Amino acid sequence: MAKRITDSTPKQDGYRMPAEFEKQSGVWMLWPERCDNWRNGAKPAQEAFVNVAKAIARFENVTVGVNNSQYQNARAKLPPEVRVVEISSDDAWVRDCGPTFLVNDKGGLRAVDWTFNAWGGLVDGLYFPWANDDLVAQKICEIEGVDSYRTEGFVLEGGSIHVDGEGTVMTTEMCLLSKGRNPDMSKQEIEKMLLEYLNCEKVIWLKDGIDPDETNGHIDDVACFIAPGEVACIWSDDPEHPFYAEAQAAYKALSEATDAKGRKLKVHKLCLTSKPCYLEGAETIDYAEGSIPRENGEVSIASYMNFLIVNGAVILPQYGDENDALAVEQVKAMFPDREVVGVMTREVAFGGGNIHCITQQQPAAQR
Ligand code: KQY
Repeated sequence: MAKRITDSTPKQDGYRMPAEFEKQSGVWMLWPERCDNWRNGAKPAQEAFVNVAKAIARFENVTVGVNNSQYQNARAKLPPEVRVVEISSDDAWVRDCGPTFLVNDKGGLRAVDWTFNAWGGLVDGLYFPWANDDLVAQKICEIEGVDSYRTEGFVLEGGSIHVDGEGTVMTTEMCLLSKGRNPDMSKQEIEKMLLEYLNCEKVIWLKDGIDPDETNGHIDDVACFIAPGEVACIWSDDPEHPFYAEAQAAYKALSEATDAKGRKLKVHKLCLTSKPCYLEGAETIDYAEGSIPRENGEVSIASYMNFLIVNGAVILPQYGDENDALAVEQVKAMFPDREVVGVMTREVAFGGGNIHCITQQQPAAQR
């Protein structure tokens, strides 16, 4: 049985969260099926998830967790090289409810199992209940035989943090200081939890994300580390763009920031879509009490920043927007040694996230 560690922290035990650009052993996903979140009975979303899984599987192992009711369908739709295992979940956002894997320098692998409350619990969470999601990290750790640190009562989602693997974590105040997560903790207490459980020395706080109503501003739509001392950040010079103010503010803050090693960050600009992605077909999404209703014409968050770095490649969202090709070029320039694979994921944006949100990388344990 994989152990649940509650009497020490990763920092005390010499474990750290590695950067996404470090070597990985595989990627986890969950299978979408919620008809009150996904359009058309989740069938278009399932197709998009299959395409993301196939793109990643060209480079590394992929495992998809699926509810019992959809096991046969997921197994039939996913290619044989993708492992399919039965894991109950409430939706399909493994970045947020899955484990945050940790490594040490002796080849050890552990994880943090944060408390998950559907992005804000009963204050402003997106659905109720979320008990299956909150068990996903433990189940993945059990399957992999990985001991985990459970932060009982401390709420955090994987999409709200990015690390450089060298002591720096980046996040947003909008999310981590939101009322629905850890309202009784001060900013300093929250910062201490991040430093202990990710084994970091410095937190770079950005003020706002771009999706206040969905995740309360996850960092993974705004910025990420692409190499030690280097970050990518969303950018627009069009004052009419809905995310102009947030992009400008994030770019300025990162340009002025230093990391845990005292390096001034090199900031790479990544474009936004030329036009917002407006939800269509909302009438095919079921109504359900406890879930946030969706309406045609509302802005779906479509950020190119929500890419996933894997061994030898970057899996990049494409939206059918005129800036799709520019985003590919910009990401290629950031990662000259990796292939950039675009996948059409407008359907995932309609559900509230994108490739980074629906994946969770498992690092390679290395000496
Ligand atoms: O990490 C994310 N972007 C998840 C958003 C959840 C949306 C649920 N409708």
